[in-house]
Amino acid sequence: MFNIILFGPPGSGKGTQSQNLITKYGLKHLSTGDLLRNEIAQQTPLGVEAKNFMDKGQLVPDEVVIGMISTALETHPDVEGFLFDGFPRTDAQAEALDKLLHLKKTSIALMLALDVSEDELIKRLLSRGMSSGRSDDINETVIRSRIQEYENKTKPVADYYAKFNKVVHVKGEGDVDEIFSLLSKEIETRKKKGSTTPESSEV
Ligand code: B4P
Repeated sequence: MFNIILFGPPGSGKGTQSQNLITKYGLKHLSTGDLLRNEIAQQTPLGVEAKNFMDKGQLVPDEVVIGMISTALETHPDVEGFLFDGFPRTDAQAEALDKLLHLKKTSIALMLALDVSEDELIKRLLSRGMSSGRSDDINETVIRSRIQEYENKTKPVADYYAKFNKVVHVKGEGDVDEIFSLLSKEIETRKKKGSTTPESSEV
């Protein structure tokens, strides 16, 4: 298996780039944001709980998202690899993911981190909010809280994977296709190096 984490702040292009990457590399897309929005749309108890956090720009509790990912991994036993989009977002999520993948005798091969300036993030998210009506994209205060959550809780996750030499930063501003080419190049370089062998990121 070849498993990738697409990493970056809210609005950095994770969802956008994921669509092309899963098609090109035959990966199963697991977006915790999409899974949570699906729960909200179906008005499940999990969705009702998650919405309270998401509407304030806060992260949903670890146990909720880890449970969702654990179920999703079990549901897709025979895939060529997973593309994790928006997960892990905390150190606890990263450790849980490593353990879950270890049980499947696989691991994360690569974390691709999209770098985008704060001004650009806010511009993109407000613009998406105008067309999608997504409740967490409409209000600038909520968007700033999401970016703050990213700085405080999510950014350190990259340090965790950097210890295992698995992080590559890619400029996430500019033409969507050009960014996709940069990401593809990094994936192919890593594939050539043969990082598909089982290994753990556990410290
Ligand atoms: P997500 O669904 O992950 O939302 P996101 O980070 O805002 O979006 P993404 O990064 O995918 O959007 P994209 O840049 O593609 O999370 C939403 C919420 O769910 C979180 O705030 C949190 O509350 C909760 N949550 C999710 N996962 C969680 C977890 N693991 N733990 C706890 N809580 C969790 O797109 C943004 C816009 O930019 C789009 O309009 C796009 O068209 C545009 N864009 C993209 N690339 C561009 C480019 N190159 N140039 C110009 N515009 C571009």
